[in-house]
Amino acid sequence: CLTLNPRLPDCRLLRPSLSPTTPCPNKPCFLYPVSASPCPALGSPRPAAARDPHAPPLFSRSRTGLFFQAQPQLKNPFLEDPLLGRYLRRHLPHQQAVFSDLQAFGERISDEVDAWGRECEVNPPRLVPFDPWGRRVDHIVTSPAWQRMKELSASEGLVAIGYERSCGEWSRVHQMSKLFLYSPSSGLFTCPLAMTDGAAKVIQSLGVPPAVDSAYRRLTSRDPERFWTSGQWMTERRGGSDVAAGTETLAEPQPDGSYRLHGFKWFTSATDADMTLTLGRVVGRDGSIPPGSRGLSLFYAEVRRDPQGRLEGIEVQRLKDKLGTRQMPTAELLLDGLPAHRVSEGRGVASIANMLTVTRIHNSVAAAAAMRRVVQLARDYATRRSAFGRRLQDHPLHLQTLARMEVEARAAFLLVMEVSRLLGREETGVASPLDRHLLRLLTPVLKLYSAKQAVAVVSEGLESFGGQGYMEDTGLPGLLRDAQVLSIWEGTTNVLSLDVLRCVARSSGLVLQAYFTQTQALLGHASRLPPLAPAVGALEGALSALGVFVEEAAARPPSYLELAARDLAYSLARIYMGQPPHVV
Ligand code: UCC
Repeated sequence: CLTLNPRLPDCRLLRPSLSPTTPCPNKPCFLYPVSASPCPALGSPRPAAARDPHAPPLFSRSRTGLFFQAQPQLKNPFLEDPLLGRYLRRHLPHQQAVFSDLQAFGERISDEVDAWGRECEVNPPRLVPFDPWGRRVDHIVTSPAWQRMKELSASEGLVAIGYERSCGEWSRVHQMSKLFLYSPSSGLFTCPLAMTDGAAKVIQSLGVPPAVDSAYRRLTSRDPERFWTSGQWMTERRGGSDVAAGTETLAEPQPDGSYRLHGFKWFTSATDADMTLTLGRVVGRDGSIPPGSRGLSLFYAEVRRDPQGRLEGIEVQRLKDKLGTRQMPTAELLLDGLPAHRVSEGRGVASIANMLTVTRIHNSVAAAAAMRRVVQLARDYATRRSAFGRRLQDHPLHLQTLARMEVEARAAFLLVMEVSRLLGREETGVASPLDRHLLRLLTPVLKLYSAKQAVAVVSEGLESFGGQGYMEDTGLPGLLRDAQVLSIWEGTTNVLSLDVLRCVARSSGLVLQAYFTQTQALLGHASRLPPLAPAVGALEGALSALGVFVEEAAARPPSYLELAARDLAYSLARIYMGQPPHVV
């Protein structure tokens, strides 16, 4: 009867002796709900009296009723995402190799990696500060699944692809597509990968000094035995946004040309890394300490143990107790004479900026991927769950909600791919000045907007599972907790909005000029397709309002633009994504 009409009672409820898998033999009985006329096949449904006295009770210690909801299934995330396939088919020159790689990786994710990610969540890292006899050991104990993630990252080339460049200018698109599939199943291993990628980029762009040459090869290796991850220790107790004012770490020069670092790092993510890049101030011979942003130098340090097993120059004060990202160790570190090499003399912020660009793109990949994952699961669930006599997929309002989430997920994905494309062009020397300006402007725009949308879309997504979306053991709440960090680390929404203003000012407006040129060109292409006419019209209107705003703002005091920075950044994001903004 359930198969005929799930709203009506199943004859099996009245005949517990029937096995739950046996189809109900009383075909006509779906016409006769319990409270209505008697079912001709069963007679009068008198609940207690009519039951076989020898049958086991329906609800008892071993029987909790017959209905169990089918759970949402994670299928191959590459095959389940036609937009990703279409985007790659349209743009990528080496399609076959990339398609095979992504399809095989997608299979691995649904077959085994997703379960490892879950294991990382339920078996979070812990700190063992002392051995049983009281000696400091500072061991961060991670789960076997977390360690498998590191091997997988190496062998799948999740960092290496960006540096091997076998797809030329499209290599970053290939790499980010792979990370896009991996991210929601990675148990947050994408965080150390982001910093590893960023560190490799910084080392490469600064010219690979001999002391860090072998580190660069390890960061970009496909060999799990050689592969290293990197940290990025930037945040101290005074805060992580105003890095110049916040950095108290001092670097004492050593006779051999190296340094010893002394300071306290307040948030260090993925602290089980093999090396790190960090900032500090070099103490002069006269004891002077260079102030400000320009007084910061960039350092490379390895996380090593001495023969007694103690961390060299580091004490792990404690692991952070976080809202989400619990899979990943985040620690407070005392740097107590940590051996280090200087990578840049002064100009520490400018030197680490390349790392920020890369980690912000990774952050946006994680945001777009979280949206895609929750939409995929919600869509699948809508085919399995029934309410009010229909599957969820047959309720127009539910479908509309899914469609709205889908639009946000697609918009974020396309902007992530656009910025990855620009990064790839810059790295392979084919970027035009317009590409470079767009990359500088769109990186903070993408990061700040996609992070906010991820929280909204994932939250909406959980609702589509009803109460189950709120249950820890479904694994769904973790998606929301992990999304919440995306707008916080690697620059908050406001800090990045101000970064947008900063790059506009530093380029004397050239980044905005590039933006208008590019969006007008894109709208020109779109206007050739008649069905897009209303959208093109709305976007042209928004673009021209944005132009008027920028001209007016230029004539006002800086505080005017500062107050508008967030709205400006949101408008830049939405117009580029093809969604007319709410505010211009
Ligand atoms: O959050 C953290 C945890 C790490 C977890 C990583 C995982 C992420 C991926 C996960 C995926 C699942 S660590 C710390 C987070 N903190 C930040 O991200 C910093 C946020 N604050 C900012 O971004 C600020 O805007 C600052 C620190 C950059 C502002 O500092 P200053 O000193 O005021 O900066 P200036 O004076 O504006 O810029 C100094 C130089 C300039 O170059 P020069 O000297 O040549 O003119 C700038 O052009 O740095 C350059 N610069 C940049 N260049 C500054 N920002 C940028 C930029 N975004 N791109 C290029």
